[in-house]
Amino acid sequence: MLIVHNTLHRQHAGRHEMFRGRLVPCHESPDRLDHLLAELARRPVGEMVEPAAGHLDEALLAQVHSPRYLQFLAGAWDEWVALDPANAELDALPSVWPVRGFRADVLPTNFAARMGLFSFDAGTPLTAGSWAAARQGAACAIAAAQAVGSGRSRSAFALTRPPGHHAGPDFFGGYCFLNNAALAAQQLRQSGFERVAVLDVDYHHGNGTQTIFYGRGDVLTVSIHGDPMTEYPFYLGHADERGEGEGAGCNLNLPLPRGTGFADWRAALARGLDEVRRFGAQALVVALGVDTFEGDPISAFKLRSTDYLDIGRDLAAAGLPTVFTFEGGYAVAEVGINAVNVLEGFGA
Ligand code: OKP
Ligand code: ZN
Repeated sequence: MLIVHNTLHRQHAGRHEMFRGRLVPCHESPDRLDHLLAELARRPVGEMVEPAAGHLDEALLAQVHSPRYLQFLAGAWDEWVALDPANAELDALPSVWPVRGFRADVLPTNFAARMGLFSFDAGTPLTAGSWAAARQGAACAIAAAQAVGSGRSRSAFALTRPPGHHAGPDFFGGYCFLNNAALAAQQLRQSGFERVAVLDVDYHHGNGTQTIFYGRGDVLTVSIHGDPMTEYPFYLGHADERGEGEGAGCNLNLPLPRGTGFADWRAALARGLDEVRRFGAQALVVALGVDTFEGDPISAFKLRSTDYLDIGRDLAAAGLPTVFTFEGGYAVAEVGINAVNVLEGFGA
């Protein structure tokens, strides 16, 4: 297992997210990765590398995200501070969104209006270093996929934050800005794998990844998650979303009720892996969130730490070149144990 580490992740450190009428401390914090690194120091599962900082395959990025979205993110912090120098001490959060019937084709000049156009929640603060951290995370995901695609390594783990699976072609949200799993899948396609599957095991539906590939027949997206009738991101992730056009039949959602334990969760994983096999995937991306853990503060499945070893074994049994991207998991003290259990169970 090659581990590709985002050493710039700390530059993204949000202060607050909107929750029930209050700004509360962000769940998605830099110490999540500190715990993962500490556990990897105790239980090394592979060589750790870091991609060169400041270098990113812009062409690949533009195959997953729209030019106007990328352009907005690149300049957003400076625009925010230009509104008022005092903003440098605050996070930028959206507060207005274009819903049904509003124009998405016209790009407003107003900054708040563009924040809303390019996002879907008020839980994803943009900070001074968000762009640098997210870009380096994208570089990690792409480098991990390159290593697997070139045969240098049979499996690789993009050890990064912020997470990515909620970020769509032209929107951020759910703590995500750039979709690392989608970038890894796109890189695997570029490396010559004709059919690639993304299997999302984070507690929350991978709406960004689904949306990016919804019309494509070359990338299967599968997500196992809390039922969107009650769980974030609410507006996508139902079982009847099966893809469209050339992508018809190439999306599978496996929503599960709050309180689901490992036996039922594992049965859903088996179903998802069946679909990956049926699709004929030649490579696999696993969007690895460990917020399915029983102790997770914002999620409601009941997985235990030892279950993650079995998840790793089940994933390895698929027998595919595999790239992992790190997604959610907010029981910070256990994040490292749970994620490294998956990697250890997976093996090389
Ligand atoms: C990101 B990832 C709690 C409400 C939920 C958004 C959750 C984003 C999860 N304040 N906020 O999929 O782990
Ligand atoms: Zn999640």
